[in-house]
Amino acid sequence: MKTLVRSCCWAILLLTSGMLTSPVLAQSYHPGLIPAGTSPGLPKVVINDNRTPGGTYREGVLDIDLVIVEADWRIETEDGPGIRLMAIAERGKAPSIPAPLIRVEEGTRIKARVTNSYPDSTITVYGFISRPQEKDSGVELKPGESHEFDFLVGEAGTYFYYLKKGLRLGRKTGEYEQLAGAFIVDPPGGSPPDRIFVINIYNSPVIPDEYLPGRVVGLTINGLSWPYTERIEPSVGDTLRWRIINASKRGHPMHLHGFYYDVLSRGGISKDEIYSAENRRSVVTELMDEQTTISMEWIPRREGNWLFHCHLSFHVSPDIRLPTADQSGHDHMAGLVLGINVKPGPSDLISVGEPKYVTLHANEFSSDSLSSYAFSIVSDQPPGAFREGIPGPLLLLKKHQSTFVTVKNHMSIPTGVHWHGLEIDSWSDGVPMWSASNGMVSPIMEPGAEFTYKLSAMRSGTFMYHSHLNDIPQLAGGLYGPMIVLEEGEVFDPVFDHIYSVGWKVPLPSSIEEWDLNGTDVQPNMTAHVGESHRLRLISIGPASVARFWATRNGEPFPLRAYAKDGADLPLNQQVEMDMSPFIGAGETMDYLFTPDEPGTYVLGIGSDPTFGWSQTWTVLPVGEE
Ligand SMILES: [Cu+2]
Repeated sequence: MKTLVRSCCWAILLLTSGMLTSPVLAQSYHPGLIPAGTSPGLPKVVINDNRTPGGTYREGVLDIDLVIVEADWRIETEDGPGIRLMAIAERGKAPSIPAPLIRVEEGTRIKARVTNSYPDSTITVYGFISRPQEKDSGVELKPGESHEFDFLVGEAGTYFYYLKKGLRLGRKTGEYEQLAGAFIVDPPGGSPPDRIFVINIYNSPVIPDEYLPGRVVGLTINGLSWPYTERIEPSVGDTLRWRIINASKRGHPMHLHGFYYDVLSRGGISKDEIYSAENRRSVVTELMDEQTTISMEWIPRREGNWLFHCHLSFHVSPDIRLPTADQSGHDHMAGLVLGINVKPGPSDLISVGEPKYVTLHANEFSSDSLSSYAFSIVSDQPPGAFREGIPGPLLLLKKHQSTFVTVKNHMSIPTGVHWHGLEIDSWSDGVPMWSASNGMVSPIMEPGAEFTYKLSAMRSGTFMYHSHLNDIPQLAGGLYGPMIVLEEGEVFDPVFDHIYSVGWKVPLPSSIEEWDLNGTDVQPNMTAHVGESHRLRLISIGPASVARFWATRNGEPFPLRAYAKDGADLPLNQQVEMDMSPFIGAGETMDYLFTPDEPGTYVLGIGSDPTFGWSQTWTVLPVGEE
């Protein structure tokens, strides 16, 4: 599990090195870059929206013939910069990214021919197997070699296939995350209407220093980078079924704005677990590990503009755009973002009773730490007090009560605030100049400006608010805070209810000291009594933080009970006890219950694992003892 953290840091380092260097000269471009406005005369990559299956189907057999060709991939527009790379084509057709869709019903036989057209490299082919299987060990093809795969597809599910340049056990070259396509097996008679979105990444292989300024990175959903990705245009009340395929070798916490989605399955290249109805959980963010798939279902219940995006700031930062991209008038994001424009229709929001009014100040300050922004309720604090204001103040909302939050920007930078996990009007969702409905839009709040958001609270649970502009410095700088929605009549009691907000103090932390838990380096010691139930609410909101809970009693593992995820209670059969919780990624929350059953010294761990995290000591006393 440690590899998740490590590979995530690795990805961050690779994906941000371009930001840390000076503007590039033409002669220093990486050879993989095709500068804007130029053409190397290679076949153009066709953007594959995964609506049309490849191959030829006849009487229960799908024939498909795949080759690899050198190609020209434009991840923005035809006249923007491109990437020179290898891509998969059906023989006689243009290459595509994602690679050609393979989609058949159960019982189909696949006859696939794959040819290694690299002149000088072996490739390994994965995914041409009968499912399920524990593991796909791949088939190696020497330069010029072809292989005929002939197999029955096996069980219905969401899978993928990919080609890797190099030997089966060879070093990662960086050149294979784009050589991947969806492999969908439908039940007999087909599936209900759905869409397939494949995440492909191109990351230039390790390159000599002189090329570093021209780093070439493409992060795409169905072959395109935001804001050039497809717009989805549903109506209120439509049922949307999406299959998300993370063909990349990185994890992505995939976050939906404004609505919950049900996770229907989680799988990978060789097997898929399809959840029964009572096992489906509702989330606003699901952490997809590298090379995994999910299928999801959701219903847009309000008009306006929404996003489905990776919550790793580095995968949606405008800094990841290719060199020579036209920066004029460009968006505040790039990469793994999908836009959803829900057509006008009736809203599901409920507002009961008198609204509540809150003013939130966004402050800038200097301190010896590198964090320099914080939200506060009080505007005039002594210098230095703001550091204690990270995370920002807890906002307590009541279910079905509207809360108007006026944010005043006292900083020297523009910002915008997203009310993460809330089912809310689009114009209040807080993505600057994108969230819009009812004739209003979430603005960019310039220095000195203010804006009033209307928060709706449709379910009780654990949420967060955070900057949605220039995320990397603003999240690392401290512009986030916890938010809890209470049921009617419920009271927040800090004796039994505990928030753990995990963030980062610097844009690229290298040690746990540069992560942040509740804005303090020393976790307070706690006292509890036998039989009490304490609710532990974990919020992960660093630019790329991953975190989890674990606990011990007198040095031995002690179970915690899973309770909620992203503000939605878990299905009953997932409310189970465990010694160590699963990881949550940036933009996820989860609640666990800690119920000590005998006196002793307990330790609660928060972080990645006992070597990379924080420990909090809990002294548990017999009932009645102080
Ligand atoms: Cu990502």
